[in-house]
Amino acid sequence: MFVDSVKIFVKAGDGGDGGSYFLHEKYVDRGGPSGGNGGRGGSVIFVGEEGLTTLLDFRFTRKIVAEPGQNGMDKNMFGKSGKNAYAKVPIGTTIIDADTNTIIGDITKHGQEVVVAAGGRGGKGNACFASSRNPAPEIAEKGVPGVERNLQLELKVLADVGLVGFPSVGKSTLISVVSAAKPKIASYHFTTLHPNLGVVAVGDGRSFVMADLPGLIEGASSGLGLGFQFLKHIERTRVIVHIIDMSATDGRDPVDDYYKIRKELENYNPDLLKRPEIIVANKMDLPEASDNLELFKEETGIQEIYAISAYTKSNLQQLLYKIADTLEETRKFKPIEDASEEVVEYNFIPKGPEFTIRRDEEGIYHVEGEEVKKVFDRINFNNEANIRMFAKKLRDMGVDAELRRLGVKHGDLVCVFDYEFEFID
Ligand SMILES: Nc1nc2c(ncn2[C@@H]2O[C@H](COP(=O)(O)OP(=O)(O)OP(=O)(O)O)[C@@H](O)[C@H]2O)c(=O)[nH]1
Ligand SMILES: [Mg+2]
Repeated sequence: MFVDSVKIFVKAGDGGDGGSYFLHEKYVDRGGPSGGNGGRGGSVIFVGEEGLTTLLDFRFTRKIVAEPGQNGMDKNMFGKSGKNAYAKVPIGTTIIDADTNTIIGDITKHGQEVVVAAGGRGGKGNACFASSRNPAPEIAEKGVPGVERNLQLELKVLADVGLVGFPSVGKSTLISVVSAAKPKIASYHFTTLHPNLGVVAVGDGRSFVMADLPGLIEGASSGLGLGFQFLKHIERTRVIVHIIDMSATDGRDPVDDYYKIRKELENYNPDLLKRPEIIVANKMDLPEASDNLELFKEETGIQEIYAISAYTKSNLQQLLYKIADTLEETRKFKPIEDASEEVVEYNFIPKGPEFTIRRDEEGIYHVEGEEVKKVFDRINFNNEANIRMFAKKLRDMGVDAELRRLGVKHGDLVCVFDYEFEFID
């Protein structure tokens, strides 16, 4: 099956908690705060990889998790950062946040990296909080949790090889016998209306993506038939497989067909003629095909032709080896860039307002928002000093002022996630 869309879950490493320790010196009680900072959590990073052509691997790895940072330790020792988790994705992959349906990034180049889930920052150890007023603080921050996301990966496949030729020459039949693609096959022209993609396993461990394209006719490059919009797809393939109906059904002339298609390719983009082309003589099972092939060789002077029958599946293996070999040679060359498609750099999801406050039916105020959550997640509510720090941070963010503006009174209940307290004026 050809996979071009998968859903996966990614989770970056949590930041390590800051340590809360004191130096133990002889005769000195609480010899000074010495808790080191927590380490940063590892991020989940996607990397563009030219060798990949499908998202198949993600069928088996639906979850990618990066390492957490270590907690800060005694004697001002910082926790180690977590390792990043790298995942290779094919060029042409679009990464979408499945929950918000926003695009996080596009992988367009080999080696390009996109951070899809950032590791959490480590918490500060208590050594950071020492001041002249409080030389022995117990407070230490918790690490920030790593980002978690459901992602939708979509691959706009850039096929390695494109099948071109007149209608009804057997392009769809060929892809249907060498890959799992199941395109419609019929004896009338323009049976194929959209490109069909198939992954072809050569049999020796190599594989490539083949595109079965709608048939071309004379004038396709100037908009006749279905050709024009699909010539663009040919532009993005590395190797052209040109299929000729050697049985000359419907009174075709194979030599004429060959040159006409070449002409259309040239008219559309002269660079297409520089693309490696593999010539396939199809329908060799039919009576006149052999004679026509000899004539074809004579008239064109071309000797290297792959004579097959897609219908009886003969001589296909040799053709597949040839395609795979040619692809290997052309790996170094990039497909022609499509100038009309700009490369867009996406930013991470825009920040919302720092917080929102709503009052429920029972008169309880709820403080919510991403920024508040970040502060909240870093607080250890197990000691008084930390809670005081939390209160101060909320005040600094303007939460107190906003509560007052909304009419909060002394003794009213305020809820910040699952932490509830009375407002004290
Ligand atoms: N005898 C014989 N018939 C074939 C062979 N390959 C394809 N055909 C027949 O040729 C007709 C057209 O085949 P398709 O595979 O649909 O041709 P196509 O090139 O995809 O055509 P369009 O999609 O219209 O461009 C069908 O009736 C096929 O069964 C072959 O090797 N031998
Ligand atoms: Mg077809």
